[in-house]
Amino acid sequence: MRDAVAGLIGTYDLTGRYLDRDAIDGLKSYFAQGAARVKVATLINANSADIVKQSSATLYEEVPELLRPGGNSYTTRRYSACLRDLDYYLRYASYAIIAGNNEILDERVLQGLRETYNSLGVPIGPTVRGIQIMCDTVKSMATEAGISDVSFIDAPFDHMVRDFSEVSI
Ligand code: CYC
Repeated sequence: MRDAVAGLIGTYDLTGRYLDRDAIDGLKSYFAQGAARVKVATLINANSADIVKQSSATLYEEVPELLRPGGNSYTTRRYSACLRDLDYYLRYASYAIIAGNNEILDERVLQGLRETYNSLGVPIGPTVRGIQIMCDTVKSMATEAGISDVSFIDAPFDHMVRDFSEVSI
């Protein structure tokens, strides 16, 4: 698992280069966002159950057939598996927000996940929607908490969405 600093140093070390202006700009922006990143992780930590609950409620309002017989969240076992999955996405997103790097998502969450979902018939579209709703929820909480630029929150959620949406060739 890498963070923004280790990731950057790794890239420059590979080619034996000193940190140039691009690298320094990247580092400066990461350090400048440090306090905001910690604040967002704290917000997520304190409100994780609410974020998952609210986001799943919105998802089920948008896609009510998930909860009906034949839907992938039908039966309490699958319903709780879905809430648990949303909680995984949220928790790992909070790690990636602190790290400023998405590598942990590839390593711990996404590897082989699409295949698992496909073999169990878990629908990708609504899963992606659930991740997007959680992202919006976290961003509005952060805005309410007085963080002016919340755009860095998108990165881990977008990364998961992009991975799910990739078409295998
Ligand atoms: C199942 N979700 C699973 C399974 C895995 C994960 C491995 C199969 C095993 C199990 O049931 O526990 C996901 N496991 C993970 C992830 C990690 C991990 C991400 C990384 C930490 O270790 N169904 C829906 C919604 C969606 C959903 C759209 C929620 C957003 O209708 C999720 N995932 C869902 C459901 C199952 C599942 C319902 C159970 C499917 C089944 O057994 O039929």
